[in-house]
Amino acid sequence: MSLIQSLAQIVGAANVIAGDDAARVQKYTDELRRRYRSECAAVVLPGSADEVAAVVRCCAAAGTSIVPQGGNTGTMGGAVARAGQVIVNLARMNRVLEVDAVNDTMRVQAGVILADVQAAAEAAGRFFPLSLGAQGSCQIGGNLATNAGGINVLQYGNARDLALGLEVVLADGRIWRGLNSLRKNNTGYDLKNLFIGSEGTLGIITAAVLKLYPRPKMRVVCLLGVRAPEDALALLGRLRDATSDRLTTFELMANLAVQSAVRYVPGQSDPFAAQHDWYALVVADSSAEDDDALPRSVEAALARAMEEGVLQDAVIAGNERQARQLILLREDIVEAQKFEGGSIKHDVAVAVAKVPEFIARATTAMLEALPDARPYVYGHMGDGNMHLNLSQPAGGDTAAFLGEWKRVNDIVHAIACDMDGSFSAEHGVGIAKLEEMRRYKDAVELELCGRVKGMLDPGGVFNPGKVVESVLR
Ligand code: S2G
Ligand code: ZN
Repeated sequence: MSLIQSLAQIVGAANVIAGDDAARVQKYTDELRRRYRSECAAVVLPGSADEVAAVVRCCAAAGTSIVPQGGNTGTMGGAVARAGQVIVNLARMNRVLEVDAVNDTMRVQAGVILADVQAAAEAAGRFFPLSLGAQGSCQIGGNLATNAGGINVLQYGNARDLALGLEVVLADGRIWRGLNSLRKNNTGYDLKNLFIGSEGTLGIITAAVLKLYPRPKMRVVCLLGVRAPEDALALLGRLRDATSDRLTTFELMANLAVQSAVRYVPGQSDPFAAQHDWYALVVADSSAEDDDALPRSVEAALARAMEEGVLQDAVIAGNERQARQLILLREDIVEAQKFEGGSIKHDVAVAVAKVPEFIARATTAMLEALPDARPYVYGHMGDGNMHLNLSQPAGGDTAAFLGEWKRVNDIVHAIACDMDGSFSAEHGVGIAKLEEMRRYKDAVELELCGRVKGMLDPGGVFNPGKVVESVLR
């Protein structure tokens, strides 16, 4: 019996797609930024953890490695497959298993779309804060496997901080049923945090227990116009103090990024009469009843900042529609950069206090390397994670420009790491940053990661060649 026949016996023939069925397999092999070619022997869509476990045992016995896949929205190649591999996609395992509004927990299968997780929490009068551009198609299992960030990390943390328990299929086909829903459970190693952020290299996450929060009743959303990142940094501190640290979001955007969204995204506009060199999107929330102290505190802090010249202009949303419009301006930046031609991307982090210096150093260095290129800078200044992207010179040769990707990455990653920062803040390593792992990670840490890989996946069943290589094979 062929591998595909064996897999069909486990999940049903309708839930196995042969890798040569180009039309049906495309949605699983298309890589978001088209930087990597992905192909596979088959795509398998299991319907339960038991089926996932049987698929793993079947592939391991056949000496076939697996690429676990969620919504396939990753940008580092973590869900890219090569010929002969089997993609295991969790889309069919999309049930919300339980919402406990009293315990403030939610048990979900890995294939639930993030937006559906948010909606299920909302329907129960609670809030699930993970929020990012791909939320309409990314799956919570993939968010956990990549420890996704997004725009609410400042208040609620990354995916890692939002999970209490996991169910994981291991490389030997056993299932670790770790769906803990306790806030306190000090019984041995915190295994879930090995799998969260492991990008499918240690096991396949099949379900999770998530934390829920009170639903915000009051949200203050404002867009600020500032002269420089230094002023934005000062405003971050002032607004955290003024709101008793109720900031959920503090995003910094360069003028080019904002004007690009205004120019290319229908319905977008710059709310200010005059353009600013830098913009900041700020969101604060409160679940308290009619908490009108929050907007008053924000307004007072902004007024003082204006008087002191730290702030040039501010727009505070007067209603939910305006709030949504300001937040969309930030989200539309990602899409708009495509209209500026080739874009060399960065997902780096430095200590929050060092963001202005990092932006200055990295921008200068990028322009020394490619003088006519255009810094397209935006990101999560509140947690130190900036996307210091570089758009090609207007009207330039896209292929030639993108050919400089590694050279520019090397420059920017070197500066980030020289500033004790990280070359990958939220998008992970995948296959895109293996060289940086070897070059910048502490040797002891890299060796320990290799040992973890060798212990949990000695046969290299899961996502071989991604994130870290076992030092035991
Ligand atoms: C963001 C989205 C991914 C990208 O908008 O913060 O993480 O391509 C990014 O920049
Ligand atoms: Zn981001």
